[in-house]
Amino acid sequence: MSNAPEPRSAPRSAPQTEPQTQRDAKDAALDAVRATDPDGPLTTDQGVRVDDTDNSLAVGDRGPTLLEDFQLREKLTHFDHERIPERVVHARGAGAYGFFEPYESLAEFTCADFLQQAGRRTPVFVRFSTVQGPRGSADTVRDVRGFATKFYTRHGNYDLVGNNMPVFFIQDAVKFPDFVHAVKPEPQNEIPTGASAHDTFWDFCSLQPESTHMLMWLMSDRAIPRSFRMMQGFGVHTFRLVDRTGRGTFVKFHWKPVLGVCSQVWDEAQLTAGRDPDFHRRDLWEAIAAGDFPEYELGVQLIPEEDEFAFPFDLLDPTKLVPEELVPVRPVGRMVLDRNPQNFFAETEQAAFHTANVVPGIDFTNDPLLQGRNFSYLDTQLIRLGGPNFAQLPVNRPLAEVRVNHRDGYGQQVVHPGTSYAPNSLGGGCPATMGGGQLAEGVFQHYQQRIDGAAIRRRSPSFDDHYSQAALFWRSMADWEQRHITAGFAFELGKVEDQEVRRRMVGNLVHVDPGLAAEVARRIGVPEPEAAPADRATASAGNDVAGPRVSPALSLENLRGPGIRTRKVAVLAAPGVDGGQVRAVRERLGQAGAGAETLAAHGGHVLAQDGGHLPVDRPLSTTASVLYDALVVPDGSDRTLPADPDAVAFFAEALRHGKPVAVLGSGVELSRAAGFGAPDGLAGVAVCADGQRPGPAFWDEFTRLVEHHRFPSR
Ligand code: HDD
Repeated sequence: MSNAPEPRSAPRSAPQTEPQTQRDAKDAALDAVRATDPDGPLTTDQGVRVDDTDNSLAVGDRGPTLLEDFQLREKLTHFDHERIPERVVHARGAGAYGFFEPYESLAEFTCADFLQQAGRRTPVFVRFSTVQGPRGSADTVRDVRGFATKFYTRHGNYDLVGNNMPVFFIQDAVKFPDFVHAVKPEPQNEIPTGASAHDTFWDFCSLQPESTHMLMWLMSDRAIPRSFRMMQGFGVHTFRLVDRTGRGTFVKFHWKPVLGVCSQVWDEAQLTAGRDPDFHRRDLWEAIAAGDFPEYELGVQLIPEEDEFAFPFDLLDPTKLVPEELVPVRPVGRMVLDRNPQNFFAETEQAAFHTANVVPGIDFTNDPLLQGRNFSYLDTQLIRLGGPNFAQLPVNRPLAEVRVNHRDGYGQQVVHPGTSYAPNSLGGGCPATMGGGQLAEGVFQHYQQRIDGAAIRRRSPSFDDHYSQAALFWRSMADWEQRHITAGFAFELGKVEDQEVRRRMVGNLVHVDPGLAAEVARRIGVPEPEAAPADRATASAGNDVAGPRVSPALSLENLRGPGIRTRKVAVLAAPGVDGGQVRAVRERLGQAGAGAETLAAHGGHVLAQDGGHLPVDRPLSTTASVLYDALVVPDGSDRTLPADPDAVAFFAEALRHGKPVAVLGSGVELSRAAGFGAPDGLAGVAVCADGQRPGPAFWDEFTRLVEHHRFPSR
């Protein structure tokens, strides 16, 4: 007997929580494949209505199941084949749809259709990811984050497949399998998951000094972002914009989050991984569902072709960035993510990005990493998505019309009439190529590059300098960022068993900064390395052009966003709490766009000082301070809060992680119970003394603290 509930009128597959946003062309196009009428009767794949899906067809009450049960066989067979290979890297991710719109026309530099007109929207799909861990790994591990954007332009799909760091570990794609084998879990026991703190990774990097610059980023707080909504994105390579006349301009792409760049601190990130392994995925989903649409500004660094050799590094070297002090980032448009997918597998998992998905007006350079990527992405989709027709999957389908002579293959969805070869006369010569040279509208023309040289296997000498920009990054960091980087290296190398690998890696760090190397050596217990030859801070690439000594644009200190929109603030409550205060702080934070939650020892309500019943959002035991950005301890809860171990741990952790805290009146007792005494004078803590009323000035100060995000100096 089935206990199945009665069918409901509203099917669960429909998005329940999403605010209605303007429908764009991609959204409308997906209607054609959205399951229609999901609340109708259950059928087989063949559309035959099913009378019972709970019992197999069997002989009598206790007899064997019959092979004849085609419904059982279909159900099990489909289930058995539900899994596809996860991505070999970037397996864990989350995606969202949205739009991109330029602020101005970039026609001066590119004929890319989606960059021609201010305000004209192009639908996008974005997938954020970690790199090392499998699909089921935690979000908040120390790792690079992928930031891949698919623009469904009128002239075909353009994919910008970037990361949240502007450089990469290796210079040549031929090293990618080596690098990935090294960073992935150790082969014998598949340990560790979602972490680079193990021997093979550091063995490889210590022998491959070109990774040093990227390692500086990886050991910094950039590798533990607060959310996908608060991290930058970079195209990494130097690409090429091409205008209508065929003239090229080098370009570096940047995404800048409107909310500013915020990270967690290391201990917080580790604890979050346990408390909520889906922390980033959930954050993205909930923000979009609540209408707090993540927004990023697209910026470009434009470099005329004649300036190709004007830098103290090679523009083709993906382990180098172009300091913003040398070439400013020009904001050219914005991207807003305003729609959650409806089915994770169909959309996010089946999304297939490819660096070679370019449109007229955007082209490659000879960056050897990019050249290899242009092979690898298509290749990987063939195995992952089971054949050559993955571009027909709904999320990958362009909005531009597709007319190809490709035929057949697994999962072919298109019924092609007529011929499939060119030239043909029987099909009227169709589909025809456009020809017509540079001026033909919307036709891809390869950038006409003059190339002459012998085929050689040799890294260009202009790629030789592996330390200058690593040192630039180090010098550009605030004190607290340097401390975190040092701790990052000490933690990761401290996990390495092989002493020789530890020693060799510290030897590389000497070239970045002798002080950094000495401190890491001390902490992991290897001999302090000898000082390196003089710092070659700015010389390289065979020319004498000097780079900046520091680049303020690299420090998180300078990347905070304005305001406190979408920050999450915990308000601790217990019987006797000043209910008016709790309501007032929630209202104030709400007005500033932040979210506040009242937490107490149990769910339901707490009895406030004024006799009112204050609603509780969550019991303390089900949550943790690491899931919030700031904390308020109101007046009046002093009788029970300091005796509640969950509340004490919550407070202590928030303080330890440098979070903004407001302590009001007798709330100070919780601070005492947590061992912080009266917290006056601690950076990032606003205290309203007992007997005083928190006025607007107090709340303004607290808002400023929340805006500052973290106080790592505490
Ligand atoms: Fe890659 C996935 C970003 C170098 C080969 N890569 C992948 C994704 C991102 C990046 C964001 C996930 C896309 C998604 O969400 O589906 N990869 C980068 C960046 C690189 C880079 C910014 C350096 C600048 N990658 C790189 C190299 C190679 C690859 C050098 C191979 C030669 N990457 C792949 C891949 C993946 C991939 C194996 C795995 C899944 C996929 O492509 O679709 O082909």
